[in-house]
Amino acid sequence: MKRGALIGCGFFSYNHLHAWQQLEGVEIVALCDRDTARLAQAAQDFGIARTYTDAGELFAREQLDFVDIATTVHTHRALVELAAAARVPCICQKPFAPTLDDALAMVAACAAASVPLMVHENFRWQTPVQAARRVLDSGAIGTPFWGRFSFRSAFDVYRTQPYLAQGQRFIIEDLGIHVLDIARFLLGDVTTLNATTQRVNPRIAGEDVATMLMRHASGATSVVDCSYASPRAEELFPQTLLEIDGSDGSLRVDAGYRLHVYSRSGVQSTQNCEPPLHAWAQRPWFNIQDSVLNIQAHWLDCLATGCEPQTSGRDNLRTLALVEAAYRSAGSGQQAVSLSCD
Ligand code: NAD
Ligand code: 89Y
Repeated sequence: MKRGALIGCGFFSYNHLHAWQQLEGVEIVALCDRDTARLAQAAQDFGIARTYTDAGELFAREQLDFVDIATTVHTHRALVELAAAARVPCICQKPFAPTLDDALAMVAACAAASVPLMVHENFRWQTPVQAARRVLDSGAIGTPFWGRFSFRSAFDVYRTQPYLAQGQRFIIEDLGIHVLDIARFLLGDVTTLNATTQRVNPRIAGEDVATMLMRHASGATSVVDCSYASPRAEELFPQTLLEIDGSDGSLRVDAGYRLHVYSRSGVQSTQNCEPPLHAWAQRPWFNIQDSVLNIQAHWLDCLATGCEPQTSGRDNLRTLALVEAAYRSAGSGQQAVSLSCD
């Protein structure tokens, strides 16, 4: 039985805690939050007796196989460095870091301590994204040359995550980061990126619309477009729609979790990729919630086998570099930013 602790008992942590409860061979033995009311509520809701308001004390007193950090971005570096100092394998929520320097420091600290570090970058673990990956791997559409990864919504994310309305950076750092990671997962690393950003909602501080054009090392071109200012007849939150064209066919993940694969002669197959609605999950979040379960299961596999997690800290530096490049390009009047794939 793996013994874990969770730091940060806020809005999203309930998904982590439910998923840990559902998974075999793991137990969350301790919780930590600076906010005593949130800490007590989560301890009661999940029946976890050992609680801490100070992460240093948690590491000093508990024997842990891993720690799951579910706090917001500005707290990550200090907490990951504490975990590394205590030699405790570590999961850190996205966005991994507010700067690439912080991200590099966390990766270096965990490498020096020889502890695994995984960024909780869960969107690539969503059922339709995994299904699209399998189609590409099967060769059914040949070599991909073009993609579009699109997330357009008017869902009120500010109600449960009020901090999203307050930062100078919003949609690329919070949501675009996931969609950029999906683009990397499906089409590979990126060599150049151009971006534009817009702020449509006057009540928030950051950008709520972003459009990014990328060239991949494979030669493919893709567009990542994200908006929280786009009402439509059917609200699709939190679905990412996918379009990939290849030398021998194309695939589409449309609204409602439908995956279509086309060949030159027409529709080849349609799959229902709707994720399971776990007992603890709710619509419309269930797609994200299922991907939390999947990434946490992947972490347990990695702990058992010693394999590097797919979205290790090291890997996530590349997704974070796309976020930085997008802000740089948008801030410089849409100039192309080159990225190193070394
Ligand atoms: P939140 O503000 O509701 O909760 C964060 C909690 O962390 C708070 O209770 C706070 O008191 C606690 N905390 C902060 N610093 C701490 C410290 N040093 N020690 C102990 N406790 C500390 O935030 P949230 O909405 O739950 O979001 C948390 C993270 O999850 C964010 O980075 C967000 O981007 C991410 N998130 C990810 C997904 C996803 O699909 N991967 C979805 C939503 C949110
Ligand atoms: O914080 C975001 C995330 O990671 O997924 C959706 C979200 O909750 C709001 O954009």
